[in-house]
Amino acid sequence: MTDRPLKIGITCYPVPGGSGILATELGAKLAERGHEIHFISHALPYRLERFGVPMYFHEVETPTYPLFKYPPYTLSLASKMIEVAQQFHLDILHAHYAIPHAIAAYLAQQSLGPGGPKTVCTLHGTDITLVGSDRSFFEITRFSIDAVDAVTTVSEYLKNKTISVFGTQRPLEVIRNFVDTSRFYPRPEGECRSRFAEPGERVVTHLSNFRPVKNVTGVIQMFAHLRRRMPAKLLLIGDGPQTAEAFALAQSLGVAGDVKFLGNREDVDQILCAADVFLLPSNFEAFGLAALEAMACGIPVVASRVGGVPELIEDCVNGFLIGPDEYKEGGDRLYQILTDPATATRLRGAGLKSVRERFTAEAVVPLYEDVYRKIMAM
Ligand code: GMT
Repeated sequence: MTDRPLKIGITCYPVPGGSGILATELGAKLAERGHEIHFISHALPYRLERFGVPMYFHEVETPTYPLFKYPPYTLSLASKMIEVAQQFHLDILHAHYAIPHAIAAYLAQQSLGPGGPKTVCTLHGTDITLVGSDRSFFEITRFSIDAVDAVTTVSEYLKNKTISVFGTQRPLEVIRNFVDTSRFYPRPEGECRSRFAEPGERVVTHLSNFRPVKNVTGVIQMFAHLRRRMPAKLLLIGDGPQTAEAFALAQSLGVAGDVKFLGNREDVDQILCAADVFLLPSNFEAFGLAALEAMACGIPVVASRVGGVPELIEDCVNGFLIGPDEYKEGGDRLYQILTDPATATRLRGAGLKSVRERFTAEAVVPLYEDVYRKIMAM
């Protein structure tokens, strides 16, 4: 097996979202470990610019032409992958999120023939549960999962789901999300809280892309239950299709004055540290990277008992699990954390311990390197 540094092309969605963030962090950590990293995407990946380590970015441009009702991004992407692989002698093309990245990587590989790069696809969640299992994408997603050289999933839950949805018999390797603990770590209390809340007021935080699967209306409902019992502020980090609905609901429940819509932010680590509790009541979550980031900051988490979340959070041990529509229970758990310091301290300590033991870059990035080396030796 080769142990020389590898040349790796990474493709991901460059917009705010767990798969793109994980792919970008992975690229940076691989670059720190001496590998040559090339991002291939239609825009500079979210959060990429802040990394000190040198990485390449190759922009995919998809021309519009009156004949094309839909600009063929997948083909432009595959073409760019071929160009970059030829020019830089890439060893690996790593596609994050199956659609359309995995099939583009496979096309590039086939076009390059023997001696071309090996292909890896990391499945992140909605590529399987929502998009991949939509009939219009089903067959090509099933094909690409079987066609690439290696597939990883971000949780055991997602691995089993992939097998049950697509009936694949190929090996799927579970590599869970990791967090950069040099960026997400507990800060002294109060360092950033005064930016958002009055002295003595408690802070609940939520971070997501505000898609329906994130259940932002559930966040508002749970916060409203809490707010009836004590003064508090809710910080919402992110933006997306449910923002307007969440705002309207906050108004109708009479809590809009205590809900701050902060939009998409780069300083997520700073804002998380202003929180007393983090809330993620998603309808589905393949893993729950946002909850992991909060735990790494020492913030107790209340999250939903769905998908791969229980692989990160053990109920009452390092966080609380609730049902996505258990608004009162969610509000009660928030209240418990905010009013019972012993519980908050216990959850915080256990959360930090889980992060240290299982979810650091040092623990997880070598697992991706093992996958690369294994397929390079094939
Ligand atoms: O959560 C989102 O909608 C974003 C999504 C993505 O693909 O960008 O995140 C998914 O990937 C993350 C990183 O692996 C996981 O931690 C999230 O749980 C997963 N989201 C869902 O499954 C809904």
